[in-house]
Amino acid sequence: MRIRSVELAAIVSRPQAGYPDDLPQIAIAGRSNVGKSSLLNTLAGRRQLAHVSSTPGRTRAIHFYRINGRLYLVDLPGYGYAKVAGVVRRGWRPLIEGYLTAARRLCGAILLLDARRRPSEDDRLMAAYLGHLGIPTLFVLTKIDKLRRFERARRTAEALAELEAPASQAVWFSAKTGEGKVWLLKQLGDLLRTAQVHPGASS
Ligand SMILES: Nc1nc2c(ncn2[C@@H]2O[C@H](COP(=O)(O)OP(=O)(O)OP(=O)(O)O)[C@@H](O)[C@H]2O)c(=O)[nH]1
Ligand SMILES: [Mg+2]
Repeated sequence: MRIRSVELAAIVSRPQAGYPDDLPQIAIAGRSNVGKSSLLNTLAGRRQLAHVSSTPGRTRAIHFYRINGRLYLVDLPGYGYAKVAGVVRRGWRPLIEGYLTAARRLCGAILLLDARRRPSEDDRLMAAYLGHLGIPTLFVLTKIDKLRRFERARRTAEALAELEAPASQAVWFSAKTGEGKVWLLKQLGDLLRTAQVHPGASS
């Protein structure tokens, strides 16, 4: 798949506030600051489409980006950043869960993990939750540019084992170098085709 056009179509900041459902969608999940917005910008080939910040907890609403007029990439608020005030921290859960359970046309998810770290409790919960909902999930180990070559395989194997994630659904990614972009775009295209062949499969 090649991204030719991107528009910010909707911003939803409260649970159950009317999600767009006119197109299939793929959610982008991960802890705060892991690089969700950066990934979106990299895929789209734009610098400042989605707001990237060094201040964690920046994306606090669900952002729906319409891609090629054919699908939405859905930038979910980041979870589990300890320094964000308690009320904001607890706010992510109903917002994310409300969306994931209500989204009739969700055909897949991208779960971002920091390649340098062990998965957090929240990462494990999110992976299990997506599995429980039966949402096909791609595991993206991002900021891979910060790891040395020889460290990559071992760290990745550990993280995927903890999440019980198949290596065939995982990729090394860097918003800085663009590594992993081609693979990820191909997988998104595949998810989209599956959704169009079986439109009711994800509801
Ligand atoms: N080196 C490197 N830095 C990255 C990469 N991806 C993101 N970053 C940096 O990580 C920080 C957070 O990136 P964001 O894309 O804003 O993260 P986010 O997941 O959208 O964060 P929230 O919206 O707060 O949940 C920024 O300083 C980015 O420049 C990457 O692949 N490599
Ligand atoms: Mg963000």
